[in-house]
Amino acid sequence: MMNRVNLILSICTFFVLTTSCSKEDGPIPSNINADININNPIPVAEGDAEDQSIIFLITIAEADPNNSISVEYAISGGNQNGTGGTLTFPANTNTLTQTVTVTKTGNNIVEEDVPVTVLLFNPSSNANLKNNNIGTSSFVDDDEAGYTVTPQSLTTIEGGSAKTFTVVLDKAPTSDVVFDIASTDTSEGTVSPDNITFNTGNFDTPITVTITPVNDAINDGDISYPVTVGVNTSLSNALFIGLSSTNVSVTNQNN
Ligand SMILES: [Ca+2]
Ligand SMILES: [Ca+2]
Ligand SMILES: [Ca+2]
Repeated sequence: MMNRVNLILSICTFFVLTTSCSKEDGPIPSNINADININNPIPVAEGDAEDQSIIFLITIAEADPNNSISVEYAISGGNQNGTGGTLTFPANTNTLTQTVTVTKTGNNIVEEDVPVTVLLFNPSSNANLKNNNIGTSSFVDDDEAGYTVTPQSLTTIEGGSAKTFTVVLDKAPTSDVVFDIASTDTSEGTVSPDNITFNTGNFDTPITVTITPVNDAINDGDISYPVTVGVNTSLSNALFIGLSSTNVSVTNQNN
């Protein structure tokens, strides 16, 4: 008798549950938890004028047959610094990879490389961010620090006129670059000025340095000495302080 009651109760319970299930008309629940990955693209040289691009690939391991998969992203670096959006993979899609493109406009400025990241966050409930939920890359600066001294050899005559040479930067700095200029034999020639400064505005305008010969009453023959042109390491942009100094070879002829 007891078993029969239990059986009837069980059948009723099954019937009620089945009926209530078939009456549900909300969203079909997802039973997947798709992994979402982002890659680390190889760094890209920034170029000089046009935009260069880094393309990040965001991949889901599988599509959800019934619901879309979405994830938000935030960009750091490049022209899109501080922006972001949402990537949506439609239900049952065959497209498992989408892209986020970050660009940078090239220039002729000597600067540090620009790091670029794309951070993934807030995935939909049917998806799971893998350990590397951040993609990293960089725009590599292709502008090399340098300067040009012209000419690097000249001749003066005791009691004669002054001679000049010029110094100019090859590429723009982001802050001051200071050169110290010194005669290594002030009994034969002196320099003016003894330091010059380039900045973001005047980097490509040559600055003139004057060498004034020193006269003496000694029959000392022609004397050669270098005038040194070197970056002042404590006053200059860090990307320029490794540049080696230049010797301007000066010969002061005896009169
Ligand atoms: Ca460049
Ligand atoms: Ca640059
Ligand atoms: Ca002399």
